[in-house]
Amino acid sequence: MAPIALWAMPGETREQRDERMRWWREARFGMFVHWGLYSGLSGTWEGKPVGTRGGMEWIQERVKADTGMYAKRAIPLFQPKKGFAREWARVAKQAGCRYVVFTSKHHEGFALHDSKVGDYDAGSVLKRDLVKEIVNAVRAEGLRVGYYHSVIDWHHDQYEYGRSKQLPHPLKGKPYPNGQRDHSKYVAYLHAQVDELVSDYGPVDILWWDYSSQDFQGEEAWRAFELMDKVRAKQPKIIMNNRLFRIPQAGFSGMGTAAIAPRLDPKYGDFITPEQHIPTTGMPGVDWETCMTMNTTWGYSEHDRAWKSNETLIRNLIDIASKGGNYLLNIGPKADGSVPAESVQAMEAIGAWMKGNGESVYGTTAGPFEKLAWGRCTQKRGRNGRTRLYLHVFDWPGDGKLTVPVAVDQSASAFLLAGRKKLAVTAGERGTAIAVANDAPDKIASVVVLEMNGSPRVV
Ligand code: H79
Repeated sequence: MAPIALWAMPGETREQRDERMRWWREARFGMFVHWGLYSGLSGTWEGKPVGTRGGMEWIQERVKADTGMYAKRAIPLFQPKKGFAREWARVAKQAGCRYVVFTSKHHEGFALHDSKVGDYDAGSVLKRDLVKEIVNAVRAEGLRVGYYHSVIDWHHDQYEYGRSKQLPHPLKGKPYPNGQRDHSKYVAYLHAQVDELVSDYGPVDILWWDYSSQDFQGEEAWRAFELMDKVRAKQPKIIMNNRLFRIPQAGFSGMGTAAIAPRLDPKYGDFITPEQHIPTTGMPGVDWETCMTMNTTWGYSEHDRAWKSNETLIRNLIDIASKGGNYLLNIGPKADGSVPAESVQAMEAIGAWMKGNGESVYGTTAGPFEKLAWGRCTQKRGRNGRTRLYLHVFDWPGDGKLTVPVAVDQSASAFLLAGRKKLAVTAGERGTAIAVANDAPDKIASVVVLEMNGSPRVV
């Protein structure tokens, strides 16, 4: 047993941590949702596009609007329709996502629940508890649910944005409009809202904090350890990311979204968070999740047409799974809560692929190969005790022979996952050849299963 002091939660052993992380490690695929007041502005300010690329959930910062002006423009546009959350949950479910993480509050500061400690929230403004609607809808589909919660806040009048040179704020560099601020009052508000979120909506599976800087993080910025302790007191099984911190021990090597360090002391969180980026290799011993947009913005923008192809999205999911990570794929619903048609279509395509091939993703671990000429590989132990390599073929061989750089014995067998068609295996010391048809069964990724006794020996 690992020394208890190594593990974050009082008394949590390595085994208990593995048990707590199990569903998340098996899930491999989740849906991210960015939705708030910015969704109604949809990348447009005073009739003009703010840009065609980049995160339009940042529009308040991009146009340097104070919170009063921003709220005045954005609130009238934010009109969630009845039952919108059921649409989200259906989209996630049919795509094969196992969990949904949505913005309980983004940097703009508008909270989607009905808060008793503030008046900039859906309860106060719309007389609706949107968190309740979303959590209930997601749970009804049998999916896990989590909050993205921004610790940065561009609304609260005690948030001392002057204390960080690195964290964004629309009024950065300008004096506080209300005179002196007391950041501890903002932190008390942050803690109180989080407490509402983890107390009033049943089980919460994930807390996805966003974000900290090298010059303002952790204890100083958010009373982070106390905040995590409070969350765990109400939700002992919850899984939290690392973004209340920005230090190397918490998985950060710098300020960029790709500046990740392949290490994580569990006292800083449960997983690390490459953003818009897939690490080039896996990170043994570290749980990680790549979050990504389908176009280039998280919050809805009517101007962003840069949609990734279905091929890219599906291959990203496979690439990430082959390196032992999770894929948190974003949708940015419109102000009425409807999901953009492009995103619905993409999620359906992923779902169609997962329907036949999900076994090669769920519950798998990183493949044994550093690099494969034709695609990617995941693995798991089959029910019969044999090792299964899931060979994801992106570039299908033209000569009827798939060559796998692994040595197997005569007991090895292979089949095409979709349809279970058996394939002939020729074992050799310098690699294994699997006889396949001339045409790729799936243009995006065909999965060939190679089954063997014992562990694969890479050659
Ligand atoms: O919630 C999403 C982003 O809003 C948030 N994290 C994800 C999950 C995020 N915070 N900081 N960053 C992302 C990195 C900063 C990116 C920036 Fe930009 C690029 C800031 C300015 C240029 C993208 C484009 C965001 C605003 C404009």
